[in-house]
Amino acid sequence: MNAFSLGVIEGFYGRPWTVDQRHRLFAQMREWDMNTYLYAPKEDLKHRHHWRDPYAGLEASDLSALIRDAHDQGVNFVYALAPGLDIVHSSEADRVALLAKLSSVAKLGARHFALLFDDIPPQMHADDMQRYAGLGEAQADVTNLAAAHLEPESTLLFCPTEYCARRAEPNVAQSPYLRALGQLLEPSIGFLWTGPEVVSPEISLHSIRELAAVIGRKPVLWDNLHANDYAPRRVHLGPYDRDPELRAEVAGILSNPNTPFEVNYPSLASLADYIRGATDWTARGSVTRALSAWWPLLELPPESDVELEDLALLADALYLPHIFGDRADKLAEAARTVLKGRQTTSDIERLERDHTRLERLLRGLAGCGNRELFFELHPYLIELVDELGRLRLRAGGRATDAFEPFPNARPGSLVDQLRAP
Ligand code: GDL
Repeated sequence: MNAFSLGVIEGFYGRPWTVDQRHRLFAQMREWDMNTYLYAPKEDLKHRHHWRDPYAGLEASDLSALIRDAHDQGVNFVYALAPGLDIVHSSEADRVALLAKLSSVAKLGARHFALLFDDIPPQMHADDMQRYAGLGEAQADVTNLAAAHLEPESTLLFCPTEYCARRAEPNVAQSPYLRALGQLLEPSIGFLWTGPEVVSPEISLHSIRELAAVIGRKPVLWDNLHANDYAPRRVHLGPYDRDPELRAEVAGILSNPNTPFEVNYPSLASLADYIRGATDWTARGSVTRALSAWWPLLELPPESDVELEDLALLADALYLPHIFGDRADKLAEAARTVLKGRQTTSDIERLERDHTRLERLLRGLAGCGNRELFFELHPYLIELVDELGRLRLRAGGRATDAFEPFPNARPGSLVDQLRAP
């Protein structure tokens, strides 16, 4: 793909999105000027565990309709196959199976493909050891084979096994694996990369330049910033927050977001905003714009008294994996004073006000047009509401054993912060 690839990866563990959600996503992507959707749900068996099996029946017709719809919306549907769990790269049978599978999906209309080798055992099959110097050589061989097999207008992306600096052995600059791929992979093949970490709080320009020098091309960022499959007791409503200069260092940015589909509007709208690249862009400004754009789509009941600020508070509470938003930081600070018995009037007022906001939001969302969104947010929202209720009682000197927090708080959530003395 020559143009900058911007869009979404459905590449997480957990329940894949529904066909209807994907159709809605493509329409939304058109509005956001996003051009790439990468289909890679780990729990589509025919994508990964049973990668050799062709799609048939309803699965095939759904896939075909999705590919057509994406195309109509100006979105490249990239079909990803993840053969790495058990492929023997040197086996003629597996090479034939790989090409046959790609052809079968091409028959359904796909023109853009990816081969993914993430999250697989790093050891090679004994037969492969006879033929290849290492895993990089083996993967480059089958990936180049796939590239040569595809139609001339097709494109191919590749996800390595060392897909972030943390996984590079011994490191990015010296990894024989990455070096082999840089040398052997056809130059037209795109290279996916998640940054220094699987979920990278920051991605420095230097780290990307270092990688690009090894792999001989700019990577396409597979960004797990908003993913929550590794911590399903969290969900991320914060902004796409990266150095604006990163845009020029990569060949694309694809977000692999929260597994629950409906909560992803703010993160994806904010990614689109980041790419538009206004000179006064800030992450916080972009999430504020995203929430305002989301607001009318929530179809809150007309009689509801919910305010946009209530939603902003929730977004700050759920924000990003490594940070909370400002409102949540202030709330956690007020909670700490209560837990230490040193609360001031303004701490109590903050607790009361924010508790009221979240209760109001909970009631409003219960009546919103999108039931799925309500159920996706409900566990997080109810837990915050309950915890703030307990803190208010405590602040008023009314805590009893009956109001002790229930023990299974969401690890790393704002509720944990509210409990930390
Ligand atoms: C991963 C997986 C991805 C998962 C993500 C976050 C890549 C390349 N692969 O390692 O499927 O959603 O972590 O848990 O990121």
